[in-house]
Amino acid sequence: MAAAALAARGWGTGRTSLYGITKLLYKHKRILCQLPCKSSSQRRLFTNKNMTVELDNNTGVAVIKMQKPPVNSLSLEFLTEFAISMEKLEMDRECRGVILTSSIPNIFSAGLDITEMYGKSPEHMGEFWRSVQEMWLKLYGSSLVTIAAINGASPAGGCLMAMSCDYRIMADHPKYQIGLNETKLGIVAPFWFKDTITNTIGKRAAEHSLQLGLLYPAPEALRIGLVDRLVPQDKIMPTALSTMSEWLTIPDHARQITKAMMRKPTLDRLLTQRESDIQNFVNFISKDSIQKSLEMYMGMLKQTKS
Ligand code: CO8
Repeated sequence: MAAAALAARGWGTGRTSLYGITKLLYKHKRILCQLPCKSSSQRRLFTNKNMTVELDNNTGVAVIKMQKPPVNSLSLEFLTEFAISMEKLEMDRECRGVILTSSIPNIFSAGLDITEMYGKSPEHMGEFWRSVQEMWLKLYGSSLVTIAAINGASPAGGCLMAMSCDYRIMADHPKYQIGLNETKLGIVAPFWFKDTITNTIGKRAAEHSLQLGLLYPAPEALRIGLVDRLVPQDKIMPTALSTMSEWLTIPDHARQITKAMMRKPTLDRLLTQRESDIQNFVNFISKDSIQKSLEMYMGMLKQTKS
């Protein structure tokens, strides 16, 4: 009941500017600092269990570093923390942009935590899926400039997070891959994953990519437009910061209205079908055949390791 408990405390609920265009355009920024928070005149650090959030008051740029070993898998707890962090930044007068990256070497995010979808009760799976939706609604619908600094592998839900940002910079490393590989697990990316990739790389490439569950090495991801720029690993953060500075030269209101115009129809599709999407997920993932596929996939991950 993590999400419900947080909602009861006023976190993660409808005060943000993220979903409605009106709210998006006329956001009321307030500083929320309800988690342990160190402050200095220039930088504020919000420390959470699964990520750190550092906001530079001078530049208005926050950096979210995911740090959930071993692979930044997106668990219910992680997703709840992420949604709270995004909401806090969205409401913060000082914040204009967010860079999303990882502090785990070679991993951006391994996507949804498979253990949250295997052998759990329908109630738990429903709550988990709501938190996945919430993460996407907050990130895809953010009025802030959002840049993904992809410094490692980024399959499935990790790719969704990156695609939900405004711009993607990926480390040019032979081992890093990105893509929506759901079909390889015997599961199906839901319509809003499909919409997000279609909006990013176009319909034909998205169809090809989704059917085959393709994971792209960095140069191929750049070629199809799944990422916007490749840089050497050690240039990821400097490039993300300089790209952010360029984006922040655009007046916020004009950029935000444009972003809302582009993204609102996609966000609205999920908002109007949120409950049925949760029900579909629970029905699908609870099937014996799907549970079996997940079990086999988890076994394969362990075998690959040994
Ligand atoms: N969830 C939970 N645990 C994971 C995950 C995950 N997604 N990925 C890896 N792990 C675990 C491994 O089992 C392993 O556990 P243990 O240490 O207990 O053996 C540990 O993390 C480390 O994993 P690796 O040894 O594989 O680490 P590597 O550094 O060698 O590789 C990778 C990292 C490349 C990220 C690799 O782990 C990998 O490919 N992971 C699987 C990624 C994946 O396929 N994710 C898909 C998740 S599904 C999703 O995001 C969208 C679902 C949409 C829902 C649709 C429903 C209808």
